[in-house]
Amino acid sequence: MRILILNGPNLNMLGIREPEIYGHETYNDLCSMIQKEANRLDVGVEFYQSNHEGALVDAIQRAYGMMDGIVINPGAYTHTSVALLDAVKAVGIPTVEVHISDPGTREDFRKTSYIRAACVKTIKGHGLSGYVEALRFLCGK
Ligand code: CA2
Repeated sequence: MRILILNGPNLNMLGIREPEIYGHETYNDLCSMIQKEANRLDVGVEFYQSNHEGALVDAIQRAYGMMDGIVINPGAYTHTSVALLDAVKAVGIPTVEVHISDPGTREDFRKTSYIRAACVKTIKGHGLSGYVEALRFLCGK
């Protein structure tokens, strides 16, 4: 089993700014935490982060026929991107939407998620552990 871990814009800044919202751990810490759980579950994981919407669409398309699941935190594209919604629908790969914070309790513009409609599950407000939960869910554990 292979799972793609996709992160959108600014998530490479984890641990550097806004620790009160996103915590003190870095993007590399996040990848290490997920890798450790993937080893425990005996599942392959591939990591990709981009600040560019089209690059994220390309990554989702590349997953077609290659990956068994996607964990995605689309960052701010959550609230704007029909292109990411369409890409997840197009590849038909079980996808879990993850948010470190709970966007539903923040500004009104964060309350809409376009990608949610294409996802099998949404995990929000559980910090970085949300990614591990998503991985376990996709592995049926
Ligand atoms: O809570 C989440 O995971 C979000 O997807 C994070 C996005 C935000 O636009 C969504 O509404 C909710 C922002 C990611 C930016 O991450 C940063 C990390 C450190 C410092 C600054 C930004």
